Amino acid sequence: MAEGQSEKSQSSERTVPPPVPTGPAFSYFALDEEAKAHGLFQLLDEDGTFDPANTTRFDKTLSTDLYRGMLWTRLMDKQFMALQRQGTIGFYAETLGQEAASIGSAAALEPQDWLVPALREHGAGLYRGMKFESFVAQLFGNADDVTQGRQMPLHPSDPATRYVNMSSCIATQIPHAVGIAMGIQAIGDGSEVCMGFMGDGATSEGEFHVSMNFAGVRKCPVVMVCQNNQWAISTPGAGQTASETIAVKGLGYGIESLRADGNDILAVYEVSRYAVDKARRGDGPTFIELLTYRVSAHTSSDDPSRYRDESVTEVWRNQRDPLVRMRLFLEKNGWMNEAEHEAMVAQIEMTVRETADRQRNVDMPLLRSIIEDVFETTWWRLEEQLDALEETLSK
Ligand SMILES: Cc1ncc(C[n+]2csc(CCOP(=O)(O)OP(=O)(O)O)c2C)c(N)n1
Ligand SMILES: [Mg+2]
Repeated sequence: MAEGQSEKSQSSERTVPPPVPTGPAFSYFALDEEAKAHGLFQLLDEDGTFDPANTTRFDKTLSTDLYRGMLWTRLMDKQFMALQRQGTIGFYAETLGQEAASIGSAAALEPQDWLVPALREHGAGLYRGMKFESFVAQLFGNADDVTQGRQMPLHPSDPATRYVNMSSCIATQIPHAVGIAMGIQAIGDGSEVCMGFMGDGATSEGEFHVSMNFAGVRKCPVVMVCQNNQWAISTPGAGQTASETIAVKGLGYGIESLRADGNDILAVYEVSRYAVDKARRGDGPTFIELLTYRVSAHTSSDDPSRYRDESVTEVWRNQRDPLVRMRLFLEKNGWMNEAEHEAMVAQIEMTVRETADRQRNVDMPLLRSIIEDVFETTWWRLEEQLDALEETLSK
């Protein structure tokens, strides 16, 4: 079996305990700490079959919203990746295959909560109300971009929905999330929670361990979500850690650690909701590992065929697609038919296309803003530098 094919191959020669069998209602949450961190919580199997004994949450509205969030992410990623290939956008990264992990976790947050993203949470930000026009402006780095073109594309931020601007340095997002949660503890009114994202690779960085320690000691209202997509660019899971699961790393810090099927959006939502509710009650942090797979390249700058067996990727693409699984669930419940699905696809594709067409024609930020956004008043030396810069660019 090639690397990355499954949970088993990720840990190579080591023995991984089998997934937790489904049982009486909410059985997973009643397990002891070790069993939760080694298990794999699932509500929806690959045929879209669902055991209602394990939850009471999923009605038509929530289920359809979750599906639309995933579909939006997938369809916009496709169009923006095409624009990147045409040279219109400088950089892009798809969430392909990980839509359930990204959307399902963030969907458990309330509007007053904070989201500290890693690389593949832009769809989650939009799900929570980030304005699409603003997101697309950031991709182009134009005058409508809140960061005025001073971040790489796909590094959006949105103060209104508390979507924190992403730091590109791997694992720095974790101390940011724990720091915000400590701030909530210090000066908040007790109603807010912070959710911070990371990849499997990030758990090998020092920042992860320092932050987990602070979160455990301070018992702050943070939910740390690790999308274990089994690759950190070209480093496979087995090359990343000797730990049997990523989730067990949380136990050493005294943090309850859950592990769920990251391609099952209902399971992802359920564990996230459990953790978010717990944090809001003041019952401390939770670490969540979501087992999934990076079906896409790492980013537009990467070619995975140079370092991994893409026949494995095809298994995840064709047999474990989180969107197919959820669509089957919606169809089985009579909540979405073929025509309704087509209409949803058409509406999203049109919105993405029209917004991209609009934003690509917006002017670039004023050059002067480089200085004026930093200094309250300018003086002759800065003006001289600006003149020199304008002259160089005009050539
Ligand atoms: C501190 C640091 N080291 C290296 C990099 C280059 N880099 C960008 S993404 C990445 C891999 C991240 O893997 P993972 O944490 O698993 O996240 P994924 O993209 O797979 O979700 C690396 C090494 C970086 N951005 N920051
Ligand atoms: Mg990864």
